[in-house]
Amino acid sequence: MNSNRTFTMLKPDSIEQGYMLSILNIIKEAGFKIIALKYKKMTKEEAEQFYSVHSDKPFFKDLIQFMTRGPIVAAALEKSNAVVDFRKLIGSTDPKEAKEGTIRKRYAKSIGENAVHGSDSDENASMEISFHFSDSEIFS
Ligand code: IDP
Ligand code: MG
Repeated sequence: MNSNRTFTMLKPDSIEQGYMLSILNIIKEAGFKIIALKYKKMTKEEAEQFYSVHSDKPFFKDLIQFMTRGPIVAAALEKSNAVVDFRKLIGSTDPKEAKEGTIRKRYAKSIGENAVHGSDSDENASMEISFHFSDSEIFS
């Protein structure tokens, strides 16, 4: 139903290094409309819930520590084919494998601290947008 929407977070490493506006500009220039935006620090509980699908992974503890060590920018984005096109724009999870011109190739330091999140399916995009935003915070 929401195939024109996706969800992103600029992760703490991006914010710490001053990349917030540069990355938001790349997202805008790629044709995504920002329909919701929030600058916040996630609690440990929020991060654990958001990444619960990874709770069994060996990197889970580090991931939660990383994602809660400083503020993030959360955004809901609108564009045709949003989920697939945004995953293309950010590139592979591991920046070493990310293609030239992708956000992770340009800004990510490692597979863990990889600059941005992007939803991996329409269903998850919808869940992730609802996780961070109420209906009254979305301006489509
Ligand atoms: P994705 O963000 O590209 O969808 P996922 O496999 O969903 O990648 O993993 C979620 C996040 O967990 C990654 O973006 C990264 O921050 C972290 N992560 C994934 N794999 C590893 C790993 O092998 N080592 C450390 N951190 C990882
Ligand atoms: Mg993922």
